[in-house]
Amino acid sequence: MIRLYDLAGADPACRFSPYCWRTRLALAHKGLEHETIPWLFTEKEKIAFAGTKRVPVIIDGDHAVHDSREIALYLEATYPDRPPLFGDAGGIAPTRFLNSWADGVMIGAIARLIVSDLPPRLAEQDRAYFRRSREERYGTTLEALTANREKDVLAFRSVTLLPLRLTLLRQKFLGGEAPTYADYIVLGNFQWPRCISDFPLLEKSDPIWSWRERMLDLFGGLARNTPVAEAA
Ligand SMILES: N[C@@H](CCC(=O)N[C@@H](CS)C(=O)NCC(=O)O)C(=O)O
Repeated sequence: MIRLYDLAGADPACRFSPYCWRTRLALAHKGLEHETIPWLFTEKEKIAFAGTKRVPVIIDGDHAVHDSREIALYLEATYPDRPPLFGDAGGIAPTRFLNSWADGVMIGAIARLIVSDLPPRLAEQDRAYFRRSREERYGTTLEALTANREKDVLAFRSVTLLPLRLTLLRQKFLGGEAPTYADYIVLGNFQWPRCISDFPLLEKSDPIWSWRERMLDLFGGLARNTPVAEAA
């Protein structure tokens, strides 16, 4: 069975990493049995064997793979008889653009809305590390970063998410009629705030909300049935 190192919070059942969610959904799409191993930010030694300091890391037999995109490519190449993750042949290359947008634009915008809600959700031993490393990365305190979130969320909805909305107004999933890895990338990003913050990112009237509902229903409610902080 494939094993996945999965970032966990103070509640070990709270799994909030956007990148680990991409991998969990990719494994479910391929119908591959797997178990998750809860991992904390400060447990670097536990994944050192894979040559990385970040999760997701998977172990498949004697093979370790890290980085969510590399894992998706590995699963696609190793299990070609399972449902294709990237849709038709030729889907891999344009999904790189979506991956870059999701990592480079969407994650940063979400951080400005919710990152200050994270520390209380983290395991005690991770809190100081998380604050120090993120404040270094962003060049300001977590609280200053989200200070204007009531206003910033309006731009997030109307500008950042616009390409997503325009796409989902015309098709059911980013993959077309059925979800592909493109959908798992973006759902993974939405799982991050959903698991650790009650600050409302999406309006229920937004077509992105309806898409997210469809995504949460997949695989027997895999992404829905997880501890969340989002208000009902
Ligand atoms: N490009 C990597 C990013 C992975 C990543 O940043 N993971 C975070 C958790 S969401 C992590 O492990 N961070 C460790 C740290 O900040 O020390 C991927 O796609 O897998």
